[in-house]
Amino acid sequence: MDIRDKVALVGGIGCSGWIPVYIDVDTLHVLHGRAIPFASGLKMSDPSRKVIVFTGDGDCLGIGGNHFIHGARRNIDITVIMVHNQIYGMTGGQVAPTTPSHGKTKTSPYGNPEIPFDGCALAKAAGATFVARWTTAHPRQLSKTIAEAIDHEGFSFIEVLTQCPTQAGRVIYGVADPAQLLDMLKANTINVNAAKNKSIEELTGKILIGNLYHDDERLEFASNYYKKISKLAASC
Ligand SMILES: Cc1ncc(C[n+]2csc(CCOP(=O)(O)OP(=O)(O)O)c2C)c(N)n1
Repeated sequence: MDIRDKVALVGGIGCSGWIPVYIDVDTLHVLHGRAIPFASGLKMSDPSRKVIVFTGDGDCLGIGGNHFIHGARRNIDITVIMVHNQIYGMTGGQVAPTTPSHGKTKTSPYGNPEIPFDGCALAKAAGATFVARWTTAHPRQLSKTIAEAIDHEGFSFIEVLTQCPTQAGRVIYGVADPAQLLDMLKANTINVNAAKNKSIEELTGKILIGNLYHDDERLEFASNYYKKISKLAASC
């Protein structure tokens, strides 16, 4: 069987929503914030497919935030890869629900007065059964985790912290050099296993990366739904 019959990719709107368009498998490029409901419909209509969503932090946690929590709550077997650049990049650098507090953007010129969402904590609290965070400075670890997430039966969420030299780098950090931004991603993160032996002082200001949460026990939505339907049909 061709890989194209086993996989489908879904992208929302934003810079990262374009990722599926460059990959030669079945692809849906859908409305801003609506990648997860389209992916859920696709999964329900063909549960044999592995469905992978590419979404931005604004797409996933801003306009699409409600769909995100309900996808996680249902534990439907889709993999959501959220490319997190801390800003609305495609539209010119507006504040996002993930922009750091005090971060200056085009629409928060005096500093963001809000507290940002932690996408991984939100995913876990809502019911996701596989949660991980890496950065674009950790490509090998990220590839391995993506493969594990696709294999996982349930709602898997991977947050990928990424450089954005065009918008967030310039306006939030005053840095436009992609290599320097990658170095900052390395310096500002710590592996969850290494963090276990560190003091509070050593962990201050660090973002945890790695495979953060995994649960194989909870029922997956699509397979459970079809099991129930066939049981009911058999009893008619
Ligand atoms: C319904 C709707 N509202 C607003 C927009 C405008 N819009 C396009 S992309 C975008 C922000 C995308 O931000 P994010 O998801 O963080 O992706 P990035 O471009 O930063 O990768 C917005 C607000 C739209 N296309 N559709």
